[in-house]
Amino acid sequence: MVERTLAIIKPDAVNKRVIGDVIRRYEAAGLNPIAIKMMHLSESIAEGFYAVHRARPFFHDLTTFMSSGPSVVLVLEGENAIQANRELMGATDPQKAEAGTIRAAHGASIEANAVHGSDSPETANFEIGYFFPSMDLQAGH
Ligand code: IDP
Ligand code: MG
Repeated sequence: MVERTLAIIKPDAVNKRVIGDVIRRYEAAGLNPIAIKMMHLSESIAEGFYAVHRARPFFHDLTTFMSSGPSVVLVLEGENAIQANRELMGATDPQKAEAGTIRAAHGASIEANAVHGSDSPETANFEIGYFFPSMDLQAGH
């Protein structure tokens, strides 16, 4: 089934100059960008995005990190895009991520782990709508 997922190239990866490498990996895996923008998330935008994690001990550090510099926010479309992107990203902790994954290649720590990817159809729907109005999605190119 063709799906859409929300991806973020996080501030650590932008800072490492690997935007191009990450997007190359998406395209090579059949995950086509249908919307893309660079933005410096404010702390409150980061808090709203990660609201499901607000009770976690790392929440404040996470929203501080996510608002520490610009990110690249994308909608990816492809066959089983949500799961496919999770596999391409690798485990949350880069030290546990399989070789060949984006986090194994570019993640520095469990927090600064290079990329975000939606984890279910429900979260993908929320996350895509959080950043992009539907008129900005260039579907099926
Ligand atoms: P995911 O990004 O692999 O879906 P989540 O559990 O949804 O992982 O956590 C969201 C983000 O919060 C992670 O990508 C990472 O940046 C950060 N994070 C997760 N667990 C920890 C932790 O134990 N310490 C610090 N940051 C964490
Ligand atoms: Mg998650």
